[in-house]
Parts: sequence; C-alpha cells; structure tokens
Amino acid sequence: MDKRKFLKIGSVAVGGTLAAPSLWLSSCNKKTTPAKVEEEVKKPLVTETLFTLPDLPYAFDALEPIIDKDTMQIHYSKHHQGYVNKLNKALSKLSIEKKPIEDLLAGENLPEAIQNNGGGHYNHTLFWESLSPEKKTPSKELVARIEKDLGAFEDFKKSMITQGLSVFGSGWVWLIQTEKGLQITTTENQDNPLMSVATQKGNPILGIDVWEHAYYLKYQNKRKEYLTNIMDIINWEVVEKRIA
Ligand code: MN3
Repeated sequence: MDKRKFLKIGSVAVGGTLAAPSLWLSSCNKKTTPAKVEEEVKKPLVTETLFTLPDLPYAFDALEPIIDKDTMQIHYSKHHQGYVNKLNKALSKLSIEKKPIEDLLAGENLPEAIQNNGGGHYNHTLFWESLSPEKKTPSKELVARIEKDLGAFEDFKKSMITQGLSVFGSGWVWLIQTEKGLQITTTENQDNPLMSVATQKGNPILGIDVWEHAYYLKYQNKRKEYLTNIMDIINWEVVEKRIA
C-alpha cells in the first residue's frame, strides 16, 4: 500500500472513531445546521490530547543494585504505561480539553479516573527523573536551602524515610515548595501535592513512590530498607532545578 493511501485511510479511521461523540451530540441537536456539523468535524481530533509514556532516562538495570532490573521494567512498562493508557481513555471518554498535565491535575472536582491515572502519569514521570545511576552530591546551595527550612541535610533524609514509612498502604512521600518554604508531605494512592485533595499543597520538588510495586520484588516488606537505599540514588541536580 502506498504511503499516501495509507495515511488517508488512517486519518479517516481515526476521525471516524474519535470524532464520533461530537457528531452524535450534533445529530441530537435539532438546531444544528450542516455548516455547524462541518465546523465540529474540523475541530482538532481528540488524539492531540493524548499523553505518551516518556523515555526512561537510563536503562532498566542502571539503578542496580538499589532498584533491580525486573522491578524497573515492570514498574515502567506495565504500571506507568497503564496509567498513561487509562488516562488517555478517560480523557477521550470525558471529552476533556488538552492541557499540560500540571494544569489538568490542579483542577477542582477531578474525575476519579483522571485523579488516579493522571496522578500516576505525573508522579512516575517526576520519579524517574529524580533518580540517577551516577552518584550525585547535592550542591552547597541546595544543602543550605534545605537546612534553612528543614534542618540538617541528614535529618531531612531521615524525615523523608520516616514520612515514607508513615504512609498506610500505597502512596508517595514528597519534598514540596510552598509559600512557607520547603516542606515534606505525603499523599495516598496516586494523589500529589498539586491536587486540591492534597492535605498540603505545593510544587513537587522530589517524590518517592512507596507503593509495594516499587520495591516488593527485591525488598519484600522492608520499605525502610528501600527508602534508605533510594536516598543514595537521588538526582540532586534535577531536584535543585525544580526549586523556583
Ligand atoms: Mn509506582
């Protein structure tokens, strides 16, 4: 099949599937003129709202021995991909407009599917970028910044671990930036501090996944060991850049 023909068939197929809800609504509205219908068909396709799985910034085995290859592969290819797929499905179904993921999550009364899967997509994207195969040392400026708001750097790391341990069931532990400065907080499930449901709102600077799927293959029930070890592979350069 030649390329032009393929593209034509492809676009018709996509248009036929995804433009269907607006066409259906138009046909239900007796006041709709043919011109109006045509205008609606010309609207950008819902495909433009779709989110994609970002590239992992390192190989699946790059964080060994702290994060094993199997955990990384399943976590990224199955869990994160699953959130992206379900987010896209929910957006198409609910006809929600294209927005940056941060704006989408900051909205009031988020549909549950967007809260869970949009949160899952945002949180994991931030998580992958926050880890580094090469040992990174926090800059003097970052250490000073953390010391100013949260005390000694080693105490801050201990607090991240303690708060991560305090999450009952699945969730996340966060370093966030608020009007009062840097703070540590936690969220349940795939919620995050951008969401109106968060008890402590702020801009996420660092997020650590404490769902069992993040560590169970290697650490089983030893969440403390996982959290302690993961603090050694944080990409402090990326973390520092997130501070406004
Ligand atoms: Mn996870």
